[in-house]
Amino acid sequence: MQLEKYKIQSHNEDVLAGHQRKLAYTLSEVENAENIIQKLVDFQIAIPSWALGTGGTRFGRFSGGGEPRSLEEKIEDVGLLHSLNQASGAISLHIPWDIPQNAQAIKVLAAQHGLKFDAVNSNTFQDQANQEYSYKFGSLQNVNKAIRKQAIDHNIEVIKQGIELGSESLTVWLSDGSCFPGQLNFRKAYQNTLESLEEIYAALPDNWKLFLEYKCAEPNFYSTTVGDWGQSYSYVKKLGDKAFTLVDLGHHLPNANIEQIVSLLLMEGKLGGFHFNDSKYGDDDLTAGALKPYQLFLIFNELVEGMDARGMNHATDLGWMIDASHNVKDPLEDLLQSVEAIMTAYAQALSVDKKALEIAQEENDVVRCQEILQNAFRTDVRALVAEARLRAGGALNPIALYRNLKVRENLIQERGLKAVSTGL
Ligand code: AOS
Ligand code: ZN
Ligand code: ZN
Repeated sequence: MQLEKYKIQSHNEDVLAGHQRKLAYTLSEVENAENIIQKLVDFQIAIPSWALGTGGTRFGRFSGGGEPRSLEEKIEDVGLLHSLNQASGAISLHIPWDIPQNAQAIKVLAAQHGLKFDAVNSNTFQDQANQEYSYKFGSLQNVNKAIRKQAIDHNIEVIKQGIELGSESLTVWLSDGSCFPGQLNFRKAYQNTLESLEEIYAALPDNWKLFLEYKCAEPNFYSTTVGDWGQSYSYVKKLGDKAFTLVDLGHHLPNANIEQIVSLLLMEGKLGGFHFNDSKYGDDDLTAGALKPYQLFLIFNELVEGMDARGMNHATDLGWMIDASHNVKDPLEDLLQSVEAIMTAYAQALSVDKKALEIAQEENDVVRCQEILQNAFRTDVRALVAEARLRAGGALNPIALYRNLKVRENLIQERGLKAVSTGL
């Protein structure tokens, strides 16, 4: 379904007066508001193709209907999100869930929706129907060389697909690990994984990046071969300048200080990108900012500080992506909420009085440090996020417009109630 410009305009006219009242107040409260609005306009967050259908658990899946049935329809859905918020200008594909039949036509379709192709993701955590060997005991770590080769070849194939689409990064997430003590020789598993990654790395074009995503547990519950940021860092450091660590917020042990991890990876020049989500227990993949908005703000605070210290471009020098998928919300509404939460945290971080914070830190004035951060966190910057959307041609209130236009009902009409989309 297509979202005509005039519908966005007429929605904006309806809610403009209320927006302007809030904006005027925010402008009087936040010092560098103009600068923040421009940065928000430039900031884009990639949407994962697998988050467009209802997720599920091993216990069940409850589709809300109207899910995309093909790669073309996934692109349409992300295009719709992007026309609403003007901040979702890229899609991330997972191969083989999203094999383009005709890469050229897919590229044209994406461009029509104003979309780019973000990182392509390989999949060696499931067995595919036409595949010779099983990944039951791991892929890049496997004790069997032929199985490792199959997984390496798959990753190289994914790079090729990505080149066709104009993608410039490969995200590797491995489910490799072990379920029981003694099952693996950790050192051998590490060495095999490193050698396999080296072969994949050698196939990367010069302008590409490789992101190595870590995860503390699941589906293996005793050890994970790329289990935490230290392990990922140790691989990417050995691989070379084009390899980076990818931080998925849901992949840490409880209470991990993710903001500190982010700061140190940035300092080392090895932070590659993000998978945003939120979680209470493990890799829950809930809506970003749904549970721990303060943590999200603290992470962005480190990102802004660290990227500025290195002279990095906020919008382009790291890979920003959502990785969420769950059972109960309309996935498109959920993604709108995630993008909004990420933008809000980013705006809050941009509004931190960095000079004052630095002075307070130098003076060991702990109370003042907290006051400065919490003042930024508790100042309502949502009008700045809305203003950025307005200036970019998006809707002031994307979810309200989505509901008014009965987008989901239309999609169900068009595509049916039956769940067909692939992905987890
Ligand atoms: C799995 O837990 C990871 O978050 C990966 O990023 C994975 O490739 C993605 O979630 C699709 O399943
Ligand atoms: Zn992830
Ligand atoms: Zn995950």
